[in-house]
Amino acid sequence: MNAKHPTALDNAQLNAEPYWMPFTGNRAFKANPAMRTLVSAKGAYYQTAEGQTLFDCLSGLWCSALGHGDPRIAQALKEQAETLDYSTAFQLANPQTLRLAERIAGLAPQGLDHVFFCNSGSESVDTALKMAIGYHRLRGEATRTRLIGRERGYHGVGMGGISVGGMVANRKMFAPLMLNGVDHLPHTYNLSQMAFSRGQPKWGAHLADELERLVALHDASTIAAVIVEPMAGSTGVLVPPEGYLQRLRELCTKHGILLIFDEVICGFGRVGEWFGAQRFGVTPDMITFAKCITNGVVPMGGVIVRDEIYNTFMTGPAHAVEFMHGYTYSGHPLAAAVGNVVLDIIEQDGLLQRARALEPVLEDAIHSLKGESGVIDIRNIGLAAAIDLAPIEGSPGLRAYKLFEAGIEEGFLFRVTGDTVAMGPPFIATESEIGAMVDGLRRCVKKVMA
Ligand code: PXG
Ligand code: PLP
Repeated sequence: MNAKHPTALDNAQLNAEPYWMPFTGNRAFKANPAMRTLVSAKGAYYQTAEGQTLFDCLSGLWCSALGHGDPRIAQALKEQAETLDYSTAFQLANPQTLRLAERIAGLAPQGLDHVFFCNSGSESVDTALKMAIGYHRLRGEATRTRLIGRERGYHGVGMGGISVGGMVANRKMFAPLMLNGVDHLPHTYNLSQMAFSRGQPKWGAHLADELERLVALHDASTIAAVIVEPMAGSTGVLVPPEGYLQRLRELCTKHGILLIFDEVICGFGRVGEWFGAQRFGVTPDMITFAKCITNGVVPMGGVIVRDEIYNTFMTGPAHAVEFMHGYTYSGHPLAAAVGNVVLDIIEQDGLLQRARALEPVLEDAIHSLKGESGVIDIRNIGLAAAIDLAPIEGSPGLRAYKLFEAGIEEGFLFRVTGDTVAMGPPFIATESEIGAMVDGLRRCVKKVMA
Protein backbone atom coordinates (compact mmCIF):
# COMPACT_ATOMS: atom_id res chain seq x y z
CA MET A 1 0.00 0.00 0.00
CA ASN A 2 1.25 3.48 -0.85
CA ALA A 3 1.92 6.07 1.81
CA LYS A 4 -1.28 7.91 2.71
CA HIS A 5 -2.09 10.74 0.34
CA PRO A 6 -2.33 14.14 2.06
CA THR A 7 -5.96 14.48 0.91
CA ALA A 8 -6.87 10.91 1.80
CA LEU A 9 -10.38 10.26 3.10
CA ASP A 10 -10.95 7.59 5.70
CA ASN A 11 -14.01 5.48 6.43
CA ALA A 12 -15.22 7.90 9.10
CA GLN A 13 -15.48 10.64 6.45
CA LEU A 14 -17.36 8.50 3.92
CA ASN A 15 -20.98 7.70 4.74
CA ALA A 16 -21.86 5.02 2.21
CA GLU A 17 -25.02 3.76 3.91
CA PRO A 18 -27.65 5.83 2.01
CA TYR A 19 -26.18 4.79 -1.34
CA TRP A 20 -27.72 1.65 -2.92
CA MET A 21 -24.98 0.53 -5.26
CA PRO A 22 -25.63 -1.16 -8.63
CA PHE A 23 -24.28 -4.65 -9.30
CA THR A 24 -22.37 -4.54 -6.02
CA GLY A 25 -22.16 -6.55 -2.84
CA ASN A 26 -23.29 -3.49 -0.88
CA ARG A 27 -22.49 -4.86 2.58
CA ALA A 28 -18.97 -5.94 1.68
CA PHE A 29 -18.29 -2.52 0.14
CA LYS A 30 -19.70 -0.63 3.11
CA ALA A 31 -17.47 -2.50 5.55
CA ASN A 32 -14.54 -0.54 4.10
CA PRO A 33 -15.65 2.17 1.64
CA ALA A 34 -12.34 4.06 1.57
CA MET A 35 -10.57 1.14 -0.04
CA ARG A 36 -12.84 1.32 -3.06
CA THR A 37 -13.82 4.97 -3.32
CA LEU A 38 -12.14 6.58 -6.31
CA VAL A 39 -11.29 10.25 -5.98
CA SER A 40 -9.42 11.05 -9.18
CA ALA A 41 -8.09 9.61 -12.41
CA LYS A 42 -5.40 10.49 -14.91
CA GLY A 43 -4.36 8.50 -17.96
CA ALA A 44 -4.52 4.78 -17.17
CA TYR A 45 -4.62 5.23 -13.37
CA TYR A 46 -7.17 5.84 -10.66
CA GLN A 47 -6.47 7.18 -7.20
CA THR A 48 -8.48 5.84 -4.25
CA ALA A 49 -9.64 7.71 -1.17
CA GLU A 50 -6.87 5.94 0.72
CA GLY A 51 -4.26 7.27 -1.68
CA GLN A 52 -3.64 4.00 -3.48
CA THR A 53 -2.92 4.25 -7.23
CA LEU A 54 -4.72 1.65 -9.37
CA PHE A 55 -3.98 0.70 -12.96
CA ASP A 56 -7.31 0.75 -14.82
CA CYS A 57 -7.30 -2.81 -16.21
CA LEU A 58 -10.81 -2.61 -17.75
CA SER A 59 -10.82 0.99 -19.02
CA GLY A 60 -13.43 1.91 -16.43
CA LEU A 61 -16.20 -0.51 -17.34
CA TRP A 62 -14.92 -1.08 -20.91
CA CYS A 63 -15.59 2.57 -21.70
CA SER A 64 -12.54 4.76 -20.96
CA ALA A 65 -10.38 3.54 -23.83
CA LEU A 66 -8.52 6.84 -24.25
CA GLY A 67 -7.58 6.98 -20.59
CA HIS A 68 -8.81 9.55 -18.08
CA GLY A 69 -8.50 13.30 -17.87
CA ASP A 70 -7.68 14.08 -21.51
CA PRO A 71 -7.65 17.90 -21.61
CA ARG A 72 -9.12 17.90 -25.14
CA ILE A 73 -12.25 16.18 -23.83
CA ALA A 74 -12.51 18.48 -20.81
CA GLN A 75 -12.16 21.51 -23.09
CA ALA A 76 -14.84 20.28 -25.52
CA LEU A 77 -17.17 19.62 -22.61
CA LYS A 78 -16.62 23.08 -21.13
CA GLU A 79 -17.09 24.85 -24.46
CA GLN A 80 -20.27 22.95 -25.20
CA ALA A 81 -21.69 23.60 -21.73
CA GLU A 82 -21.11 27.31 -22.30
CA THR A 83 -22.51 27.29 -25.85
CA LEU A 84 -25.56 24.99 -25.73
CA ASP A 85 -25.91 22.92 -22.58
CA TYR A 86 -29.17 21.18 -23.46
CA SER A 87 -31.46 20.92 -26.42
CA THR A 88 -34.31 18.50 -26.87
CA ALA A 89 -34.04 16.03 -29.73
CA PHE A 90 -37.81 15.91 -30.15
CA GLN A 91 -38.52 18.11 -33.19
CA LEU A 92 -35.17 19.95 -32.79
CA ALA A 93 -31.48 19.28 -33.29
CA ASN A 94 -28.06 20.73 -32.54
CA PRO A 95 -24.95 20.82 -34.74
CA GLN A 96 -22.89 18.46 -32.54
CA THR A 97 -25.47 15.69 -32.75
CA LEU A 98 -25.94 16.11 -36.50
CA ARG A 99 -22.19 15.94 -37.02
CA LEU A 100 -21.75 12.92 -34.77
CA ALA A 101 -24.50 10.95 -36.54
CA GLU A 102 -22.87 11.71 -39.88
CA ARG A 103 -19.45 10.62 -38.62
CA ILE A 104 -20.66 7.41 -36.98
CA ALA A 105 -22.58 6.49 -40.13
CA GLY A 106 -19.36 7.09 -42.08
CA LEU A 107 -17.35 4.76 -39.82
CA ALA A 108 -19.95 1.96 -39.71
CA PRO A 109 -20.01 -0.77 -42.36
CA GLN A 110 -21.35 0.32 -45.72
CA GLY A 111 -25.12 0.41 -45.86
CA LEU A 112 -25.59 1.21 -42.16
CA ASP A 113 -26.17 4.92 -42.63
CA HIS A 114 -28.63 6.13 -40.01
CA VAL A 115 -27.98 6.69 -36.31
CA PHE A 116 -30.48 6.95 -33.44
CA PHE A 117 -29.17 8.24 -30.09
CA CYS A 118 -30.00 7.28 -26.52
CA ASN A 119 -28.06 7.29 -23.24
CA SER A 120 -26.77 3.82 -22.48
CA GLY A 121 -26.20 0.35 -23.82
CA SER A 122 -29.38 -0.88 -22.17
CA GLU A 123 -31.42 1.80 -23.91
CA SER A 124 -29.70 1.08 -27.22
CA VAL A 125 -30.74 -2.57 -27.00
CA ASP A 126 -34.36 -1.85 -26.13
CA THR A 127 -34.41 0.72 -28.96
CA ALA A 128 -33.04 -1.80 -31.49
CA LEU A 129 -35.60 -4.43 -30.46
CA LYS A 130 -38.43 -1.93 -30.94
CA MET A 131 -37.04 -0.97 -34.34
CA ALA A 132 -36.97 -4.62 -35.39
CA ILE A 133 -40.58 -5.24 -34.39
CA GLY A 134 -41.73 -1.97 -35.97
CA TYR A 135 -39.85 -2.62 -39.19
CA HIS A 136 -41.53 -5.95 -39.84
CA ARG A 137 -44.94 -4.56 -38.94
CA LEU A 138 -44.54 -1.63 -41.34
CA ARG A 139 -43.54 -4.04 -44.09
CA GLY A 140 -46.74 -6.01 -43.59
CA GLU A 141 -45.04 -8.87 -41.73
CA ALA A 142 -46.59 -8.20 -38.34
CA THR A 143 -46.31 -11.87 -37.43
CA ARG A 144 -42.54 -11.46 -37.08
CA THR A 145 -42.44 -10.76 -33.36
CA ARG A 146 -40.14 -13.41 -31.90
CA LEU A 147 -36.73 -12.29 -30.64
CA ILE A 148 -33.73 -14.55 -30.37
CA GLY A 149 -30.82 -13.90 -28.05
CA ARG A 150 -28.08 -16.20 -26.87
CA GLU A 151 -27.18 -17.99 -23.64
CA ARG A 152 -24.61 -16.04 -21.62
CA GLY A 153 -25.40 -12.91 -23.64
CA TYR A 154 -25.49 -9.54 -21.86
CA HIS A 155 -27.67 -6.86 -23.35
CA GLY A 156 -28.07 -4.54 -20.40
CA VAL A 157 -30.79 -4.38 -17.81
CA GLY A 158 -33.88 -3.03 -19.60
CA MET A 159 -36.89 -5.34 -19.88
CA GLY A 160 -35.95 -6.16 -23.46
CA GLY A 161 -32.29 -6.57 -22.66
CA ILE A 162 -32.77 -9.03 -19.80
CA SER A 163 -35.26 -11.00 -21.89
CA VAL A 164 -32.89 -11.55 -24.82
CA GLY A 165 -29.93 -11.71 -22.44
CA GLY A 166 -28.71 -15.05 -21.24
CA MET A 167 -27.33 -14.51 -17.75
CA VAL A 168 -29.48 -16.38 -15.29
CA ALA A 169 -28.58 -14.21 -12.31
CA ASN A 170 -29.88 -11.12 -14.15
CA ARG A 171 -33.12 -12.88 -15.11
CA LYS A 172 -34.41 -15.15 -12.39
CA MET A 173 -35.54 -12.48 -9.90
CA PHE A 174 -37.48 -10.67 -12.62
CA ALA A 175 -39.12 -13.63 -14.33
CA PRO A 176 -42.60 -12.04 -14.53
CA LEU A 177 -41.16 -9.06 -16.40
CA MET A 178 -39.63 -11.10 -19.22
CA LEU A 179 -40.92 -10.50 -22.73
CA ASN A 180 -42.94 -13.32 -24.22
CA GLY A 181 -41.76 -15.03 -27.35
CA VAL A 182 -38.02 -15.03 -26.80
CA ASP A 183 -35.66 -17.91 -27.55
CA HIS A 184 -31.95 -18.32 -27.08
CA LEU A 185 -29.20 -19.78 -29.21
CA PRO A 186 -26.63 -21.83 -27.32
CA HIS A 187 -23.56 -19.95 -26.17
CA THR A 188 -20.36 -20.63 -28.07
CA TYR A 189 -18.11 -21.60 -25.19
CA ASN A 190 -16.81 -25.14 -24.79
CA LEU A 191 -13.82 -25.62 -22.53
CA SER A 192 -12.95 -29.08 -23.81
CA GLN A 193 -12.87 -27.85 -27.43
CA MET A 194 -11.26 -24.44 -27.07
CA ALA A 195 -9.26 -24.14 -23.84
CA PHE A 196 -6.40 -21.61 -24.09
CA SER A 197 -7.32 -20.55 -27.65
CA ARG A 198 -5.46 -17.50 -28.89
CA GLY A 199 -7.91 -15.20 -30.66
CA GLN A 200 -10.82 -16.91 -32.40
CA PRO A 201 -11.38 -20.58 -31.54
CA LYS A 202 -11.40 -22.93 -34.54
CA TRP A 203 -14.27 -25.00 -33.16
CA GLY A 204 -17.88 -23.91 -32.97
CA ALA A 205 -19.10 -22.39 -36.27
CA HIS A 206 -21.77 -25.10 -36.43
CA LEU A 207 -23.43 -23.71 -33.27
CA ALA A 208 -25.00 -21.01 -35.49
CA ASP A 209 -26.99 -23.79 -37.17
CA GLU A 210 -29.11 -23.97 -34.04
CA LEU A 211 -30.97 -21.04 -35.59
CA GLU A 212 -32.28 -23.51 -38.21
CA ARG A 213 -33.73 -25.56 -35.37
CA LEU A 214 -35.57 -22.53 -33.98
CA VAL A 215 -36.83 -21.66 -37.48
CA ALA A 216 -38.06 -25.25 -37.88
CA LEU A 217 -39.81 -25.02 -34.52
CA HIS A 218 -41.51 -21.63 -34.89
CA ASP A 219 -41.34 -20.85 -38.63
CA ALA A 220 -39.32 -17.96 -40.00
CA SER A 221 -42.50 -15.90 -40.45
CA THR A 222 -42.69 -15.50 -36.65
CA ILE A 223 -39.10 -14.40 -36.05
CA ALA A 224 -38.13 -10.70 -36.07
CA ALA A 225 -34.49 -10.58 -35.07
CA VAL A 226 -31.43 -12.28 -33.65
CA ILE A 227 -29.25 -10.27 -31.26
CA VAL A 228 -25.71 -11.29 -30.30
CA GLU A 229 -22.54 -9.63 -29.09
CA PRO A 230 -19.81 -10.24 -31.71
CA MET A 231 -17.44 -10.80 -28.77
CA ALA A 232 -19.38 -11.49 -25.57
CA GLY A 233 -17.68 -9.22 -23.06
CA SER A 234 -19.61 -9.23 -19.80
CA THR A 235 -19.78 -12.99 -19.53
CA GLY A 236 -15.98 -13.17 -19.71
CA VAL A 237 -14.64 -12.37 -23.19
CA LEU A 238 -16.12 -15.22 -25.22
CA VAL A 239 -14.54 -14.89 -28.65
CA PRO A 240 -16.65 -15.94 -31.66
CA PRO A 241 -15.50 -19.20 -33.26
CA GLU A 242 -14.14 -18.83 -36.77
CA GLY A 243 -16.99 -18.77 -39.27
CA TYR A 244 -19.73 -18.58 -36.61
CA LEU A 245 -20.88 -15.02 -37.26
CA GLN A 246 -20.70 -15.57 -41.04
CA ARG A 247 -23.00 -18.58 -40.69
CA LEU A 248 -25.41 -16.62 -38.49
CA ARG A 249 -25.52 -13.87 -41.12
CA GLU A 250 -26.26 -16.37 -43.91
CA LEU A 251 -29.10 -17.95 -41.97
CA CYS A 252 -30.65 -14.61 -40.98
CA THR A 253 -30.54 -13.45 -44.60
CA LYS A 254 -32.01 -16.73 -45.84
CA HIS A 255 -34.96 -16.45 -43.45
CA GLY A 256 -35.60 -12.69 -43.56
CA ILE A 257 -34.53 -12.27 -39.91
CA LEU A 258 -32.76 -9.07 -38.85
CA LEU A 259 -29.30 -9.55 -37.35
CA ILE A 260 -28.40 -7.14 -34.55
CA PHE A 261 -24.82 -6.89 -33.32
CA ASP A 262 -24.66 -5.53 -29.80
CA GLU A 263 -21.35 -3.67 -30.00
CA VAL A 264 -21.61 -1.79 -26.72
CA ILE A 265 -18.20 -3.22 -25.81
CA CYS A 266 -16.77 -4.01 -29.27
CA GLY A 267 -17.57 -0.62 -30.83
CA PHE A 268 -14.98 2.13 -31.32
CA GLY A 269 -11.80 0.12 -31.27
CA ARG A 270 -11.83 -2.56 -28.59
CA VAL A 271 -11.35 -5.28 -31.20
CA GLY A 272 -8.92 -3.23 -33.31
CA GLU A 273 -11.41 -1.87 -35.85
CA TRP A 274 -14.17 0.70 -35.49
CA PHE A 275 -16.66 -2.12 -35.06
CA GLY A 276 -16.62 -5.86 -34.45
CA ALA A 277 -18.56 -6.14 -37.71
CA GLN A 278 -15.42 -5.02 -39.53
CA ARG A 279 -13.02 -7.06 -37.43
CA PHE A 280 -15.00 -10.24 -38.04
CA GLY A 281 -16.01 -9.35 -41.61
CA VAL A 282 -19.77 -9.69 -41.10
CA THR A 283 -22.30 -6.90 -41.67
CA PRO A 284 -25.39 -6.96 -39.44
CA ASP A 285 -28.61 -5.01 -40.05
CA MET A 286 -28.22 -2.97 -36.88
CA ILE A 287 -25.39 -2.13 -34.49
CA THR A 288 -25.97 -0.99 -30.91
CA PHE A 289 -23.22 1.07 -29.30
CA ALA A 290 -22.47 3.04 -26.10
CA LYS A 291 -19.45 3.25 -23.76
CA CYS A 292 -16.37 4.25 -25.82
CA ILE A 293 -18.22 6.70 -28.07
CA THR A 294 -17.80 9.24 -25.25
CA ASN A 295 -14.89 7.52 -23.49
CA GLY A 296 -17.34 7.09 -20.62
CA VAL A 297 -17.18 10.81 -19.83
CA VAL A 298 -20.86 11.53 -20.55
CA PRO A 299 -23.48 8.79 -20.94
CA MET A 300 -24.45 8.07 -24.54
CA GLY A 301 -25.67 5.11 -26.57
CA GLY A 302 -27.23 4.55 -29.94
CA VAL A 303 -28.31 2.31 -32.77
CA ILE A 304 -26.92 2.35 -36.31
CA VAL A 305 -29.32 0.92 -38.87
CA ARG A 306 -29.34 -0.21 -42.46
CA ASP A 307 -30.92 2.31 -44.84
CA GLU A 308 -33.80 0.04 -45.70
CA ILE A 309 -34.85 -0.14 -42.05
CA TYR A 310 -34.82 3.63 -41.70
CA ASN A 311 -36.60 4.10 -45.04
CA THR A 312 -39.30 1.62 -44.07
CA PHE A 313 -40.23 3.88 -41.17
CA MET A 314 -40.44 6.97 -43.41
CA THR A 315 -44.10 6.66 -44.34
CA GLY A 316 -47.23 8.70 -43.63
CA PRO A 317 -47.51 12.48 -43.59
CA ALA A 318 -44.10 14.21 -43.36
CA HIS A 319 -45.06 16.08 -40.18
CA ALA A 320 -46.16 12.94 -38.32
CA VAL A 321 -43.83 11.12 -35.93
CA GLU A 322 -42.64 7.90 -37.58
CA PHE A 323 -41.07 6.12 -34.60
CA MET A 324 -42.79 6.64 -31.25
CA HIS A 325 -39.62 6.38 -29.24
CA GLY A 326 -36.95 8.64 -27.76
CA TYR A 327 -35.46 9.87 -24.50
CA THR A 328 -35.31 13.29 -22.86
CA TYR A 329 -31.54 13.11 -23.28
CA SER A 330 -31.38 11.51 -26.76
CA GLY A 331 -28.63 13.25 -28.74
CA HIS A 332 -27.59 15.32 -25.72
CA PRO A 333 -25.30 18.14 -26.92
CA LEU A 334 -22.69 17.52 -24.19
CA ALA A 335 -22.50 13.83 -25.04
CA ALA A 336 -22.37 14.58 -28.77
CA ALA A 337 -19.63 17.19 -28.31
CA VAL A 338 -17.59 14.66 -26.37
CA GLY A 339 -18.36 11.97 -28.98
CA ASN A 340 -17.00 14.23 -31.72
CA VAL A 341 -13.79 14.97 -29.85
CA VAL A 342 -13.35 11.28 -28.97
CA LEU A 343 -13.50 10.41 -32.68
CA ASP A 344 -11.00 13.21 -33.37
CA ILE A 345 -8.62 11.81 -30.75
CA ILE A 346 -8.91 8.22 -31.99
CA GLU A 347 -8.15 9.44 -35.51
CA GLN A 348 -5.43 11.98 -34.68
CA ASP A 349 -3.60 9.79 -32.18
CA GLY A 350 -3.88 6.65 -34.33
CA LEU A 351 -5.52 4.73 -31.49
CA LEU A 352 -7.03 1.97 -33.64
CA GLN A 353 -3.55 1.23 -34.97
CA ARG A 354 -2.28 1.35 -31.43
CA ALA A 355 -4.94 -1.09 -30.24
CA ARG A 356 -3.97 -3.42 -33.08
CA ALA A 357 -0.27 -3.13 -32.23
CA LEU A 358 -0.94 -3.90 -28.57
CA GLU A 359 -3.11 -6.94 -29.33
CA PRO A 360 -0.20 -9.40 -29.70
CA VAL A 361 1.49 -7.86 -26.65
CA LEU A 362 -1.59 -8.55 -24.53
CA GLU A 363 -2.04 -11.98 -26.13
CA ASP A 364 1.51 -13.11 -25.37
CA ALA A 365 1.43 -11.67 -21.87
CA ILE A 366 -1.91 -13.16 -20.85
CA HIS A 367 -1.16 -16.60 -22.28
CA SER A 368 2.04 -16.67 -20.21
CA LEU A 369 -0.30 -17.45 -17.29
CA LYS A 370 -1.00 -20.88 -18.79
CA GLY A 371 0.27 -23.44 -16.32
CA GLU A 372 -0.25 -21.26 -13.24
CA SER A 373 -2.06 -23.29 -10.64
CA GLY A 374 -5.79 -22.49 -10.66
CA VAL A 375 -5.88 -20.92 -14.15
CA ILE A 376 -8.26 -23.15 -16.12
CA ASP A 377 -8.69 -21.07 -19.28
CA ILE A 378 -7.38 -17.94 -21.02
CA ARG A 379 -9.08 -16.06 -23.86
CA ASN A 380 -8.27 -12.91 -25.84
CA ILE A 381 -9.22 -10.82 -28.86
CA GLY A 382 -8.28 -7.23 -29.66
CA LEU A 383 -7.48 -5.42 -26.42
CA ALA A 384 -9.72 -7.74 -24.40
CA ALA A 385 -8.66 -10.76 -22.39
CA ALA A 386 -9.93 -12.97 -19.59
CA ILE A 387 -8.79 -15.82 -17.40
CA ASP A 388 -10.98 -18.34 -15.58
CA LEU A 389 -10.01 -19.46 -12.09
CA ALA A 390 -10.86 -22.81 -10.58
CA PRO A 391 -13.71 -22.02 -8.16
CA ILE A 392 -13.44 -22.62 -4.43
CA GLU A 393 -15.60 -25.65 -3.82
CA GLY A 394 -19.06 -24.66 -2.62
CA SER A 395 -18.37 -20.91 -3.01
CA PRO A 396 -18.57 -19.90 -6.67
CA GLY A 397 -17.21 -16.42 -7.30
CA LEU A 398 -15.31 -16.20 -4.01
CA ARG A 399 -11.89 -16.94 -5.50
CA ALA A 400 -12.21 -14.14 -8.05
CA TYR A 401 -13.64 -11.77 -5.45
CA LYS A 402 -10.56 -12.37 -3.32
CA LEU A 403 -8.44 -11.71 -6.39
CA PHE A 404 -10.27 -8.41 -6.92
CA GLU A 405 -9.33 -7.38 -3.37
CA ALA A 406 -5.77 -8.62 -3.80
CA GLY A 407 -5.56 -6.55 -7.00
CA ILE A 408 -6.42 -3.35 -5.13
CA GLU A 409 -3.67 -4.12 -2.61
CA GLU A 410 -1.27 -4.63 -5.53
CA GLY A 411 -2.36 -1.50 -7.40
CA PHE A 412 -4.57 -3.05 -10.10
CA LEU A 413 -8.28 -2.59 -10.65
CA PHE A 414 -9.36 -5.97 -12.05
CA ARG A 415 -12.94 -6.68 -13.09
CA VAL A 416 -14.28 -10.01 -11.86
CA THR A 417 -17.57 -11.77 -12.55
CA GLY A 418 -18.14 -15.29 -11.33
CA ASP A 419 -14.64 -16.79 -11.24
CA THR A 420 -13.56 -14.92 -14.37
CA VAL A 421 -11.13 -12.00 -14.39
CA ALA A 422 -11.63 -9.72 -17.41
CA MET A 423 -9.19 -7.13 -18.73
CA GLY A 424 -9.56 -4.46 -21.38
CA PRO A 425 -6.76 -1.96 -20.85
CA PRO A 426 -6.92 1.57 -22.24
CA PHE A 427 -5.53 1.96 -25.77
CA ILE A 428 -3.06 4.51 -24.38
CA ALA A 429 -1.45 1.85 -22.16
CA THR A 430 2.20 1.09 -22.89
CA GLU A 431 3.64 -2.33 -23.59
CA SER A 432 5.35 -2.29 -20.21
CA GLU A 433 2.10 -1.38 -18.44
CA ILE A 434 0.40 -4.37 -20.06
CA GLY A 435 3.31 -6.56 -18.94
CA ALA A 436 3.05 -5.13 -15.42
CA MET A 437 -0.71 -5.77 -15.38
CA VAL A 438 -0.21 -9.44 -16.22
CA ASP A 439 2.65 -9.76 -13.72
CA GLY A 440 0.35 -8.24 -11.10
CA LEU A 441 -2.37 -10.69 -12.08
CA ARG A 442 0.10 -13.56 -11.70
CA ARG A 443 0.98 -12.44 -8.17
CA CYS A 444 -2.71 -12.13 -7.30
CA VAL A 445 -3.48 -15.59 -8.71
CA LYS A 446 -0.68 -17.08 -6.59
CA LYS A 447 -2.07 -15.24 -3.55
CA VAL A 448 -5.62 -16.54 -3.96
CA MET A 449 -4.45 -20.07 -4.75
CA ALA A 450 -2.16 -20.22 -1.71
N1 PXG B 1 -24.86 -4.56 -24.25
C1 PXG B 1 -23.61 -5.01 -24.03
C2 PXG B 1 -22.97 -5.93 -25.03
C3 PXG B 1 -22.89 -4.60 -22.91
O1 PXG B 1 -21.65 -5.05 -22.71
C4 PXG B 1 -24.83 -3.28 -22.26
C5 PXG B 1 -25.46 -3.71 -23.41
C6 PXG B 1 -25.54 -2.34 -21.34
O2 PXG B 1 -24.97 -1.07 -21.36
P1 PXG B 1 -25.26 -0.04 -20.14
O3 PXG B 1 -24.63 1.22 -20.64
O4 PXG B 1 -26.73 0.07 -20.00
O5 PXG B 1 -24.59 -0.62 -18.92
C7 PXG B 1 -23.51 -3.70 -22.00
C8 PXG B 1 -22.82 -3.20 -20.77
C9 PXG B 1 -18.56 -6.02 -17.35
C10 PXG B 1 -19.66 -5.04 -17.60
O6 PXG B 1 -18.13 -6.19 -16.21
C11 PXG B 1 -20.12 -4.86 -18.89
C12 PXG B 1 -21.18 -3.99 -19.12
C13 PXG B 1 -21.75 -3.26 -18.08
C14 PXG B 1 -21.26 -3.44 -16.81
C15 PXG B 1 -20.21 -4.34 -16.55
O7 PXG B 1 -18.10 -6.67 -18.31
N2 PXG B 1 -21.64 -3.89 -20.41
N1 PLP C 1 -41.18 9.28 -16.30
C1 PLP C 1 -41.79 10.48 -16.41
C2 PLP C 1 -42.85 10.86 -15.43
C3 PLP C 1 -41.41 11.36 -17.47
O1 PLP C 1 -42.03 12.53 -17.60
C4 PLP C 1 -40.38 10.94 -18.37
C5 PLP C 1 -39.95 11.82 -19.46
O2 PLP C 1 -40.52 12.87 -19.72
C6 PLP C 1 -39.79 9.69 -18.22
C7 PLP C 1 -40.20 8.88 -17.16
C8 PLP C 1 -38.73 9.21 -19.16
O3 PLP C 1 -37.52 9.85 -18.92
P1 PLP C 1 -36.35 9.83 -20.01
O4 PLP C 1 -36.88 10.54 -21.22
O5 PLP C 1 -35.22 10.58 -19.35
O6 PLP C 1 -36.02 8.39 -20.29
